[in-house]
Amino acid sequence: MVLAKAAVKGADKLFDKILIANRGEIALRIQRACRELGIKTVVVHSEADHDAKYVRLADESVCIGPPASAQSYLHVPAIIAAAEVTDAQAIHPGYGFLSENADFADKVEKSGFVFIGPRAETIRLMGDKVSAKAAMTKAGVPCVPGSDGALPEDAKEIVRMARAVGYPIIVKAAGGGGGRGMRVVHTEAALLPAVTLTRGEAKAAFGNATVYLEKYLTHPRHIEIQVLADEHKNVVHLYERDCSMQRRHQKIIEEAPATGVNQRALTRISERCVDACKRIGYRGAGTFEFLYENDEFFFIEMNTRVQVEHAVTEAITGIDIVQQQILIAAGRKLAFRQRDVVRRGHAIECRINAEDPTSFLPSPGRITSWHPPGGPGIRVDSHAYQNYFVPPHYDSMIGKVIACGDSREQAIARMRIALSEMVVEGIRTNIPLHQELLLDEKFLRGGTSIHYLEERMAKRKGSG
Ligand code: MV4
Repeated sequence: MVLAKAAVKGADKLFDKILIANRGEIALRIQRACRELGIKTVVVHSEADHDAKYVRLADESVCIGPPASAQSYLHVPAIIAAAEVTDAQAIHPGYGFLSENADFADKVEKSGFVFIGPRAETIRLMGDKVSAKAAMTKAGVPCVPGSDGALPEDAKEIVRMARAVGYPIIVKAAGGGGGRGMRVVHTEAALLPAVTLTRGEAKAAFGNATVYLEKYLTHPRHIEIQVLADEHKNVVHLYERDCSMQRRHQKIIEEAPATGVNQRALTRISERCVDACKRIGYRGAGTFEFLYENDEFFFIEMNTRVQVEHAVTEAITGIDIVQQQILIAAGRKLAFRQRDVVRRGHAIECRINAEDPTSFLPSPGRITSWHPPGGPGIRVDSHAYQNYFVPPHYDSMIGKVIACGDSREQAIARMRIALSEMVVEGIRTNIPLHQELLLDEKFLRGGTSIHYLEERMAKRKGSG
């Protein structure tokens, strides 16, 4: 039988065994954190991931279904059953898949396991972008000006609200996020058709036709704040990350700290985030996403999971975020305060994707040659190996290279060397794209907006 959460906490001991409900590099990352804490691991996997390295390295593994995510990594009853038969006490959801599914978190807890993440109601609050913004506004976190809630049915009222905000505006689905379900509107003539279209898409995609509007910021940067909160009202922030280098809402390079950001604004916004966590009783690791434009921060969303880019924050703070997630879930108090969180140097992460560097089309298949880089300040998080078959069923990310140094320049120089050493054959990767960006004048200057990469690609296409 499964230990009740109270028993684990009462004994003030960590878990004996954690089930990892994810795949790829993050499954390996979570496994390493468990091992360091002396916790046994169970990995659930699909038929496509049977030969994965982290499946062999785990203490136990359970095949939960066919390759399609819906029948494996998203199949809640199979995952719960795997936790039951293996006597796991807690479930780590990683990122993507079920990590921000409040019903899953609920089910995990109601089945007697610990969900390594926030309370289900917190996930639900943040999953609905209208309620997330309302909670943040109330907690003193500045949001993008807009409708302050769901749009009404009445057309005249919508037109009036948009006028008050001023064009351009953006219509967003409450159930969306991460770039899904949104539409930019430049003129009043385009407003109502855009609202109708976005409502329809939102209803179909998220089962929720609620939409809201915001002032559209034309050239913002994407800057996020990492937080850790325990169950005893202790909250710290681990500073910011700049994730502006992206294409179609897929980040490709992330770094910490952010270059050229107003330091006072940054300090103030980080304190607001910590305060908001206290007010809403946040638990675990979390990320506040902001748009940053003209020296101002505007909250857009909160992620209630560990993120792909957590490693750049680990590199500059020395804090193991995944380990902290586990300690917090076991009921431990944070062992450090804000003043103990010191950051040092600069870190940058390149996501290595199995895709064509120019067309961005996925490039699954067998890796015939794999030589990861090394050396001072280099970390490689990857589940890949020589002869590994990259399955076509999932995200194309096959690993991350993280470079850190005393300065941004040193981190970039080390990353260039690392990527020049790296050999991946048999599939195509985006390494050439990274190499190009690491020589790009505007990137080297720092502070490019969320549109920089797409604009650069468009120009290259036009001139080539
Ligand atoms: C915005 C915006 C401009 N103004 N909201 C896209 C993903 C989702 N997290 C929010 N997104 C945006 N919201 C206002 N009011 C521009 C984006 C946006 C974006 C944001 C972050 C990272 C990449 C992006 C790419 C395109 C648009």
